[in-house]
Order: sequence, then C-alpha cells, then structure tokens
Amino acid sequence: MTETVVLKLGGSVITDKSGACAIDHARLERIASDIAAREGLFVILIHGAGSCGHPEARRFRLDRGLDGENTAGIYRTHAAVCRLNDAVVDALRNEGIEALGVHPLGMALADDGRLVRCETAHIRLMLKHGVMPVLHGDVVMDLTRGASIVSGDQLVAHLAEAVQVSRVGLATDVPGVLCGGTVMPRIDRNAFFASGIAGSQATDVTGGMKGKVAELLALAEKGIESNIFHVSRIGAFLDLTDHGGTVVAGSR
Ligand code: IP8
Repeated sequence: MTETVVLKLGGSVITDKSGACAIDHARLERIASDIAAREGLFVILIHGAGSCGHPEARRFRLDRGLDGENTAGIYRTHAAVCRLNDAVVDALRNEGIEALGVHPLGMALADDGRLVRCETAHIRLMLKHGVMPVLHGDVVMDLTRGASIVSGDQLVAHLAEAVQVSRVGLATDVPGVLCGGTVMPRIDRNAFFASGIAGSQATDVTGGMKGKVAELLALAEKGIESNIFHVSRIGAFLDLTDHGGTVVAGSR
C-alpha cells in the first residue's frame, strides 16, 4: 500500500537565518535528491520561512495582527516566503518530481492566531494525480486579528489529521529535541513539562522548538505520532530506519 507522509523542512535548514532571504540552494538540492531517490511514497511537503518571512513578519508586527498601519506587511511577508517556496519547488522539479507550490494565504483562515479552516480536497487530488504539494508557513487572514502568522508546524498538525497520513517527519538543524545537550528519543506531554522546554524563550515569531513540540503533542494526543530529526536523516525517516531523533508521542 502506498503511504502518505507529511515532511516538514524547518526554515533554518533551508535558509541562513542571519541573512535577508538567504536561501541555501545547495541544501535544497541535497534534500530534493534524497526525496527523489525514494519511490512509492505520497509526500506532502511543508516548509518554514526562515530568513524569508520571519524578518518581515517581525518588522510589520504581524504576530500581533493588523493595527491599521501594518497592512502592507501581508504582501511583504507573503512575497518573501513565496520566493523561498519557488526555490523549493524548483529544486524538486529539477530532480524530476512533479512539485507544485500551494500557498496557505489563499486557502486557509485563522482565528486569533489559530488555523480554523484549511482546504484539503485539492491536496488529496494532487496526490492522487502524482503531484507533490509544497506548502509553507504563511500570513493568513484572521477573523479576530485581521491577519496572523500560521507556522508550518500548525499546517503539519492540521494536514496530518485532515488527510490522515501514515507518518509525520520534521527535519531540523538539530538532531532532535534536546534536553541538557542530549537527544530525547521520545517525548510526551509529561516529559515536555518536566524537561523545561515548555518554559524556554521563543526564538522566532512562531515559537521555535517549543512551538513545534507543542503543536506536535496536540497531534499526538489525537493518535498521530511525529518524528523530529536532523535534516541529514531525511532518507532514514523516509526509509523507516532509525533517524536518531525524537518521537513525539501521546501520553500513555
Ligand atoms: O517558519 C512562519 O512559519 P514557520 C511563516 O514554520 C512566516 O514558523 C511567514 C513567518
């Protein structure tokens, strides 16, 4: 049976966060060839924004919504992350994958920063017809705030549930969820609070590792586990071998 997998690429693994929309094309080429080498998988690819979107979202204070003076931030932020999305799609297409960019701004709606609607019928159809949808964290219209930032991790959780995928993987620039410098092989809600990660400071407008694990724990409580691993281990994750990272699991 063909598996459907959600694979998220963290923004910091495909951009240089210290630059202004500095895309790591060499890394993208390696990831695309890793994915192209695996056949018989339906992959929904989602990527973060890194330096193509977070600086704009912060400059226009979009994490706090629209205030009458920052409306232009919707266009600026969306345009920045779309530049990255084009680069991801190009890298995949260069490897012969029929990839297509799908932009949440046009298909999703938030309320107070949380995704409340996101069309998925067309994503199922794309998969059915051999197209790999490539989505990304984005600015979306928001019923309460006017506009807000929806992270790639929120999209991962939403799509994994809505499309009922068999596996969820998040490729990051660290080998997994770290506690005292060591990878935690498994984390659930209890271990999350015990580890101190829950109280750490956010590193970007959508919450860094803390935000990621919080999204995935909510997904795990609905019965869908996910995996966080280093970007160099994408092949291992897709092959169902040991990725050396962290499994985010429901509480027992
Ligand atoms: O990098 C953020 O998505 P993330 C999206 O997955 C924007 O947190 C536009 C800042």
